Amino acid sequence: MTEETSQKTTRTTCPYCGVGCGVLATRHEDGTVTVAGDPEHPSNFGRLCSKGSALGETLSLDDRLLYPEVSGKRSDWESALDLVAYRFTQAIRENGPDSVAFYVSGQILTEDYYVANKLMKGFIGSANIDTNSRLCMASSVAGHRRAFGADTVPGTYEDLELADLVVLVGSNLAWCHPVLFQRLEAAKAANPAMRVVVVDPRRTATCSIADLHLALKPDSDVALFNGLLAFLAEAAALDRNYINRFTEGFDKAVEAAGPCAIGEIAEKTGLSRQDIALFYKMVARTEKTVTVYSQGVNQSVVGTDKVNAIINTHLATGRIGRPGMGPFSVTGQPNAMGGREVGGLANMLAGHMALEDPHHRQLVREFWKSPVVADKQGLKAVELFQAVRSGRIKALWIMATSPVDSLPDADGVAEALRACPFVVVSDVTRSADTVPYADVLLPAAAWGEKDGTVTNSERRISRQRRFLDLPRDVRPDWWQMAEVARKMGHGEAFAYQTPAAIFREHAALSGYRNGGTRDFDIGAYGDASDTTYDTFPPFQWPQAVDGSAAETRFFAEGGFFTEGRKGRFVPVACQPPRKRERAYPFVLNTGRVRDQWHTMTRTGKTPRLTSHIAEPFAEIHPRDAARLDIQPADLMRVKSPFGSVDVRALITERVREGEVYVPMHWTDRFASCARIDAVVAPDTDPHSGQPGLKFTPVAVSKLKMAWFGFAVLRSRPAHIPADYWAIAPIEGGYRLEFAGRTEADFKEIASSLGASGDDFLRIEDVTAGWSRQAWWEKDILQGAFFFSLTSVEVSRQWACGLLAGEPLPKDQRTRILAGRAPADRPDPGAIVCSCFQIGCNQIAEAASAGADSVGAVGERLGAGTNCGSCRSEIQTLLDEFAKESLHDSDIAQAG
Ligand SMILES: Nc1nc2c(c(=O)[nH]1)N[C@H]1C(S)=C(S)[C@@H](COP(=O)(O)OP(=O)(O)OC[C@H]3O[C@@H](n4cnc5c(=O)[nH]c(N)nc54)[C@H](O)[C@@H]3O)O[C@H]1N2
Ligand SMILES: Nc1nc2c(c(=O)[nH]1)N[C@H]1C(S)=C(S)[C@@H](COP(=O)(O)OP(=O)(O)OC[C@H]3O[C@@H](n4cnc5c(=O)[nH]c(N)nc54)[C@H](O)[C@@H]3O)O[C@H]1N2
Ligand code: SF4
Ligand SMILES: [Mo]
Repeated sequence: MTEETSQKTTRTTCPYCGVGCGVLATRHEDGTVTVAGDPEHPSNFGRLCSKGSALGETLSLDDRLLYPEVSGKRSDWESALDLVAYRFTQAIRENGPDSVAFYVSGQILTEDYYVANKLMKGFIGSANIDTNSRLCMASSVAGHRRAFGADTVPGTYEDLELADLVVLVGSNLAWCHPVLFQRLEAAKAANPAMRVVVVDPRRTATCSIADLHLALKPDSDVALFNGLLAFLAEAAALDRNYINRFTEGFDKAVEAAGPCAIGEIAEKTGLSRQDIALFYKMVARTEKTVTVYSQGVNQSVVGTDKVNAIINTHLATGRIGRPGMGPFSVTGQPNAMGGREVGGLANMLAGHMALEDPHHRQLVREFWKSPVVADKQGLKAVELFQAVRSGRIKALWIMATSPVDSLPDADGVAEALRACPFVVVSDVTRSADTVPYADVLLPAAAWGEKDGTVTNSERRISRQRRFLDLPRDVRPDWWQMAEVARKMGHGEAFAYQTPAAIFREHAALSGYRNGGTRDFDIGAYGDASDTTYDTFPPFQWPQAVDGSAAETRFFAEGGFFTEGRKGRFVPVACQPPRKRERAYPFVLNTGRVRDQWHTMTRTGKTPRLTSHIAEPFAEIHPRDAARLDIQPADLMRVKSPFGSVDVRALITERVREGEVYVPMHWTDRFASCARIDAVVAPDTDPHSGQPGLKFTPVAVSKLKMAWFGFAVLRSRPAHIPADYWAIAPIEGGYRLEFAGRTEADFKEIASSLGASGDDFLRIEDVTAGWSRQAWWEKDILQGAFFFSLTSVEVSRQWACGLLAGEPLPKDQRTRILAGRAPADRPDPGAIVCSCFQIGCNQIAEAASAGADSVGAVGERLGAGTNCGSCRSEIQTLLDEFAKESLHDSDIAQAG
């Protein structure tokens, strides 16, 4: 398994988001890896976003799991997997197949996923395999199946470019699907007639290209889209021909939507009548309309209804499956789609087949030659962990996901894992919060070390290829699962030697007795040779064995996968606003930031990516902040009946009053108390089982602190003596924000952060309550520590530069304690462009010197000219500067 990879540059696929960009990874003599966008990949044509561009910096082995462990002690594969097979077999024997479960992830490869699903559903005979895609895509899957009869994404990325109207619902495309956003941005620049509407309670970076932003009340999307359906019907903007020929249930859906009463819709959504009318008219008159939706739609207790309310409007106008038209659910994870294809959800079967369909079950069983096929749905993620907690699950295998951070009621999940008799965790890193709960810890091969396939949001299958040797005892996920299956007595069915063999079987199953009856068909690859597998370029499905399906869009001419092959309108009723206790008057919304990926186990390793946002925060509206006496840079607590977080206040009009937004990324590794899912309620959608991660009633309060500290440190302290802290890597060390609730001895604090030796400098005013210290070892700065009774006023960007670069001459050391940049080294301000480390002060300066467009800023500073992920923020800054200078000139004129 350790043979050298022969070529130096390898074509592979990005392991982050569902855009699925092609990456050229080059391995250099010195072992370093650099990456570039693959110009030939049809998803990105050479582009990469900030996360993709930084991939080479995240491959270090420093926190990797490098050998199996049993009960916290080093073990070997043979013993570890013997134990796994034994404990699973024992649990099944004593308590039946439903007493065991797998919880996997949209970040494993299709081959890994296929094996896990086959073992659980076909050989263990339970459907207790669920995945973090339950938190991500389940409502889209359920909505697709209700409307189309199968989980089909009808369109392609190109449709966003060909459209005249793109409606983005609950999608922060600029930050979460940055390369697709860039394609949209470019298309809009080339087609001035194109309009973009953003439907999101928050004003996100995506709004930089919006012609209209509808900041609706949370979870009021059904009201908005039901209203749209009613409007289309009343304005006779329907495609009657399409409705009659290809669909059923139109009248009932229109009836459920009710009349288009704009006043009522305005009340339900909190939007102005004008904006609603404008939006409806835009849709009515624009044939080429694409509606893109993501987690603001899916992650809701009415998520499936939101999906169908959107799809209804496309069926009613026949705008589906034709160039520039269609509903488009963009997937989050690199292999969310692959997971759906292998049937990795507890309510699905392999090859997009239906678990509840006896014919499909028979077909799969025949193909697998398996003793059983699970015939009832398994436990969905949230219920699964509730079953773990109540003792029904005796053995659980978690793979490539960190449920103690990412599932709602996350502290409850931790408790469940503590109570579970046997927990297996396969991960690549030791630093994931779920790792400590493992009885058996299995070191998995990471991106660059593993081989397989992923499917992106537009049904395009690409290869992830290996370009690094497997470190020590690390093994790919598929191998771990197959080995356990063999040890459980299913040797013949799991005799795979390579991922290629698994892919062939998966492809053959998709084509098995298909004949166009099922959407997912890549039968053409059923007998692909190892060479074909190694070299195939990205392709979109379907690819049937007879090569019939050349068209990659679905449903322009009907052909749905329901019994009568008609598309189904789903009548959806608007739910009344949820009742909320008075003690929890705010709505907590959660989501992502530009440069971090989920629980930060990879993106949190590189200073380039943490420089954009280094601390967990809550966006809160200025009027709410004022009411709660929260000042800029104060700390605040967000609390629900389930738990609480302590985060920095970010006071901004980007959020609506009464709502707060907290990112999902920070874990116990990076902050004292910022695991937001400990606060999120485990309420789920009745159809999809997806939790409503964007809506939890919470209480918000100011955290009164007795002191605040900021430090840059050469090494990470073992213990941080503070009630609040957040740490992030920087060039040459770490940056630390911290604070305490009670009076503290700052000398003691400094020494526990490592301040020691004789070579140090301190200035302080004890009565005024501030202190600044810096210390050196062999003339190399080891740390600088700034302490104050109020928030610490030190230029962070400047201070973070202290550990990198040339050491300051001795006679200039006191400069450090000044806490701000000297005139000859201006402070760049908060970093906007992570590729070139350009901050907002520099952009402001460029703007005042005449740079009035993103391109002009790029010409001067380089900002935005590499990955382009920051272009929307630069535009927003320019807009703000323009507003300010307009305001200034108003004042000047008035004066
Ligand atoms: N940088 C980055 N990119 C990522 C990821 C990452 O971790 N980091 N993760 C990937 C994954 S797995 C996923 S699933 C995607 C997610 O991609 P997105 O869905 O685009 O991202 P989110 O930030 O989760 O949520 C999107 C928006 O939904 C809005 N929203 C909240 N409530 C409502 C509502 O009731 N109605 C509407 N219309 N909108 C609402 C939020 O304000 C938020 O701006 O991103 C992928 N890309
Ligand atoms: N409040 C709130 N919660 C959310 C969301 C939200 O918007 N709000 N979003 C939800 C969504 S959409 C998602 S997708 C989830 C994501 O949540 P998670 O899946 O929990 O997040 P990750 O950090 O991606 O976890 C992946 C884990 O797999 C490890 N890993 C990486 N590569 C491999 C590999 O090849 N093999 C193995 N075995 N392990 C590997 C990583 O080190 C990491 O520990 O979070 C969900 N939770
Ligand atoms: S948009 Fe960024 S994170 Fe997503 S696949 Fe492309 S490079 Fe990776
Ligand atoms: Mo996701």
